[in-house]
Order: sequence, then structure tokens, then C-alpha cells
Amino acid sequence: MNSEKLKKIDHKYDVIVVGAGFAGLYALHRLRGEGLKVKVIEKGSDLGGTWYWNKYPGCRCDVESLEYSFSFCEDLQQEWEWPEKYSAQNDILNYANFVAKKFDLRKDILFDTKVMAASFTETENTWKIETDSGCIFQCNFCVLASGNLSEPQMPNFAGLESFEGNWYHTGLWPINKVDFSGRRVGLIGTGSSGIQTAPEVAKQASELFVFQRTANFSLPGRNHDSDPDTVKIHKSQYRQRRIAALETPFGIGGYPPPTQSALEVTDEERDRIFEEKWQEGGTISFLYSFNDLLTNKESNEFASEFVRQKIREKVHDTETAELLCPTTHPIGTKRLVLDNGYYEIFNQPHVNLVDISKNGISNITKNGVVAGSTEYKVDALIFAMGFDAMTGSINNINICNHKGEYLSDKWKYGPLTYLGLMTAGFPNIFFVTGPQSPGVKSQMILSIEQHVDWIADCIKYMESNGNKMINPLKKSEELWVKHVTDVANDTLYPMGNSWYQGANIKGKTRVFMPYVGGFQKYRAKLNAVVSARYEGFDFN
Ligand code: FAD
Ligand code: N01
Repeated sequence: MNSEKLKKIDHKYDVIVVGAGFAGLYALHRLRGEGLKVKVIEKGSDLGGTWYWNKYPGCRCDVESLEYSFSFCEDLQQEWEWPEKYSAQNDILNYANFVAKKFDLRKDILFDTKVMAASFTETENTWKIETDSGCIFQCNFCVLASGNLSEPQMPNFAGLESFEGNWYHTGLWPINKVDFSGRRVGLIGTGSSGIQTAPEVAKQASELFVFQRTANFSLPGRNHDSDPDTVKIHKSQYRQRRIAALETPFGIGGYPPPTQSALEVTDEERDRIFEEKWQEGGTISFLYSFNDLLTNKESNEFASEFVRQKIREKVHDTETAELLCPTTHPIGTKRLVLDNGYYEIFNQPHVNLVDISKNGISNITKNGVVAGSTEYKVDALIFAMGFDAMTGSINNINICNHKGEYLSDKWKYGPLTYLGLMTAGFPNIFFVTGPQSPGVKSQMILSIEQHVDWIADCIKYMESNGNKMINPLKKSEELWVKHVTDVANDTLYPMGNSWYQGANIKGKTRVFMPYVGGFQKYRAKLNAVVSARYEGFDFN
């Protein structure tokens, strides 16, 4: 759409939604269905969010596709066919486009437009939304569907500007296929993105250097083509399965919660159970081996050591194997990775692991990467360095309330929200799967649906009561933040230097951001709040 033309019209909306990933798409569908005038603003040139930006080779989901998909429309979930158990980025992007077409969403999405600022006027109960095209929008409600993992952490290594090869960030991958054939490649980062892409890059590169700052736990993906009989049965039970998923900690059905501690069984029995789960595949399945892997250090150590032993079996060179064995965090406290033959690539002569745990990368030269006293000569660099997670995309928008206070100032020492949905003092602006909600610790599309439904119901409730403004009470926010922290402190999660607590970003305040009490408990809390006429919120 032509921005000059846009400037001339009156951009008044009931709701402005920022972001056209799964959250933005569902928010548009649901809110428009309530008769509201809605516009989605997306900085990318197309929809899909995560699955639009992360086009790196090997990218796929780690939650089974039959689960990682929308549940709001029975026709949709019956109609769509997933080619694989864990679908590849391209198939998930195709799905997002299919959803957009089915529900005619594109006409209300403005692409190539970044929201720069949002300011609230109390007298009019409106948010003024400013964009990089100069277009200004007004709305009664703003929904930030801007993503938890959408603000890539860009490399700022000294000398990067002098590098004569091409470099890429996994979270900003170019649309055109990148060919690494015959090239020497350096890969920096061994989180999910780095571990997923390494085997694919190794297939092409003449030499691959994997720069590892922290060894990470990864389980075999055991991906395969969809089995028609399994799909048929799953689809015949879809509705019941989706309902059952609501009562689980991760919002994913099909995994009976464990009932016993890893300390209650014999060594043989423990190993038998780990082995069974290892063979089955899937991160939740493995973490569900016992009920205390994320709460008891001793139990966790059994699981951690089981996986370390698997790494030692897979990787022939003992020194490399030991370097790949994680020792600095309990398994599961950083996001557990599912891979497609990651450890095995280190048995290939052209793949090298470079341990940078002590001194990191010193600098980048025109020819490659310097770590320690060695210059590793490469023709291309891949940065798989993750994201300014959970708060990055929100803090990047200059959000200012009617008192002239900025949200980024309020959140300087970590996010403060009530239920991960709103923050006190900033009326009528909602987060989808925001910090202090279980979003990133769940099947995220389910959490997206839950939040969007909550927001839509809340706006309808306000309409029916003649309310124009909703604002969480400061006290409710304080209690919720404390609860989120207390719950996290009862687990081993704080022991992992992860993006869950901002540890991957230099200078970011370390505070544990997701709610890890379980999706089912959070859901019960949201339902109770609504039943008590939106307890903890103030309406005007
Ligand atoms: P996003 O998909 O991140 O979309 C947010 C959108 O907002 C983006 O398009 C962004 O460009 C836009 N935006 C941000 N700021 C602005 C602004 N200021 N102005 C305009 N537009 C803006 N979750 C799972 O549950 N299972 C998985 O298997 C899984 N795999 C993943 C794999 C990868 C590689 C990554 C990075 C994440 C994965 N996730 C997974 C998490 C994933 O992010 C969510 O599942 C889901 O796709 C998030 O959707 P969203 O719409 O909330 O956010
Ligand atoms: O990012 P990460 P990601 N010098 O933050 C390293 C989802 N996801 O993009 O561990 C050198 O996990 C950093 O090292 P360290 C999923 O939720 C899912 O991989 O901080 N190295 C780490 O190794 C995931 O958790 C899938 O010491 C530096 C890596 O970069 C989330 O997205 C696939 C560095 C970053 O790992 C983020 O994953 C992909 C530096 N200066 C993503 N800075 C699925 O499979 C950082 N690192 C579903």
C-alpha cells in the first residue's frame, strides 16, 4: 500500500495489532470476527513471523506439527495436511499463508511498516501509533503480537566490517537460497538454531568450524514423514486431544505426566526409562521420564549424564566428545534442542569444533575469525546467536503512557506484568504470550490462542459494560511478578544461563521471565480472574 496515500486518510481503528506472525494472524481473525475495525502492522514484507524470518537450512519446529497448529477452527485442522512429524520452516510458512487465505486476512495487514512508537492519551482513551513510513494510526486498543523471539541479537565483534566474505544471521535469513558448496564456513552459536543448521551446512561446506561458547544438550529429532494412519486417528480425536492439552503443563497432549521421581527407582530401571524416551524422541517426552528432572538437581544429573554418555558414544574423538558434553547447566534449564544428526557431524573430517568457552571470539578479520591465538580462515559466517528474547520487540517500540512514562524505563530491571497480559500504568495495551506468561514454555500456538481469546473477550466485556479503559492494579502486578519469581526459584531453571533470564544479552538485567508453573495452572488462574469480573484490573 502506498504510504503517501495512507497519510491522507483517517487511520482510526478499534484495534491495532503489531506483528503478523501466528499471534497477529489469529488476533486479526478473532477481533475482526467480533465486529471490530482492526489493522495489523508488520515490519516484514510478508506474514508468518518466526517462520518468515528464520529461513536457515534445517529450520523446523520441535513440537509435533499435529500439535503445533491452530485449534480454533475444526475445518482448518481437518483440512491441513502436514508432510512430516516435525515440519520444516517452509511447510509451516505455507500453513500460515493457507490460514491467511482461508480467513481472508491479508487485506487488513500493512507490510513493510515498522511500529516505532505508541503513546496513550487518557482523555480520548486512544493510542497513537507511529510508524517508520510516517503514517500515524489511532486506536482504542493496541495488541503487541510482536513476538518473543523476533529481535535477533546482532553480532558486534570487532572487525566484522572488514570481513570479505558473506555473513548471515539465522533469524534474518535471506529469501534466496544460500549455497555453501565448496566454501569454508564459520558457525557461531550452538543453541537450537545453530544445532539445527550445522548438519545441513556440513553437507555443503568444504570445511565447517563450529564455535561453541557453551555446550548444549540436544536429543535426536527422529523426524519422519507423516504416517497416514496416525494422522487419521489423530484427526478423528482432534477436538478431545486439544481439550486434553489444555490440562497439561506444556499445552501438549499425548504425554502422560510422570508420577515417580528419578530417585525412587533402581539404576537399571532409570536407565531403561531414559533409553525408552531417548528412542521415542521429543524433548517433552524425555523431560517427562520422571517428575522431578526440573526440580531436583540429583535427579536431573542422572538425565544429564545419560545424555552425555550418548554424546560420548556418538562422537569418536574423545576430546571433541568431552567438549560437546554440557557441564555448566542442568539438562532442560536452557531450551532443550532436537537435532537431525548434530553430534554425528563431528566425525566428519571437514567439521571442527572450536571451544571458545574461556575467551570467546577476539575479533573478525577480512579472512575469518580469531579465537585464542588462532585465525580460522572462512569464506562465510553464520551467526546463530539468538534473540533479545521476550522483551526485545516490546522495548524496541517507544511506548509512552499518558503521564509521559516510558515502558522501557519501567522495565529497566526486568519486565513487570500482570499475568503476562498487561502492565500497570499503561492502559489498553495487551501483550500476546508476554513475559511472565507460560507462552515460551508451552506449545506456543495454543498460548497465542488463549491470550487472543482472553483479549477479545475482555474487549467485549468492556463494551457491554460501557468501559473505555482497562489497567491492571499495581498491587496485582506486584503479586504476580513475585509469584512468577517464586515458582521459578522452586525449579532448576535459574541455573541455566539462558535467554529465559536474559543471560544471552550483554548488559540485560537477569530476571527469570517465563511463568514455569505450567500452562494448566496458568489457565485456571486466568479463568478465575475472569470469573471474578476481571479481578486485579481497574476499569473506567
Ligand atoms: P512472531 O512469529 O515472532 O511474529 C512477530 C512479528 O512481529 C514478526 O513478524 C515481526 O517482524 C513483527 N514485529 C516485531 N516488532 C515489530 C514492530 N515494531 N513493527 C512491526 N512489526 C513488528 N514454538 C513452539 O511452540 N514450537 C516450536 O517448535 C517452535 N519452533 C521455533 C523455531 C524457531 C527458529 C524460532 C525462532 C521460534 C520457534 N518457536 C516455537 C517459537 C515461535 O516464535 C512461536 O511458536 C510463534 O511462531 C510465535 O508467533 P508470534 O506471532 O507470537 O511471534
Ligand atoms: O538462540 P540461543 P537460538 N559469542 O540463544 C551463542 C527457539 N528455536 O536462535 O549459550 C559466541 O538459544 C550462545 O552461547 P551461550 C527456541 O526456543 C527453536 O539458537 O550464551 N557465542 C548460544 O550458543 C530457542 O531456544 C528451534 O554461551 C555467542 C547461541 O549463540 C530460541 O528459539 C530452532 C555469543 C544462541 O543460542 C533461540 O534459539 C531455533 C557471542 N557473543 C530456535 N552470543 C526449534 O528447533 C551468543 N552466543 C524448534
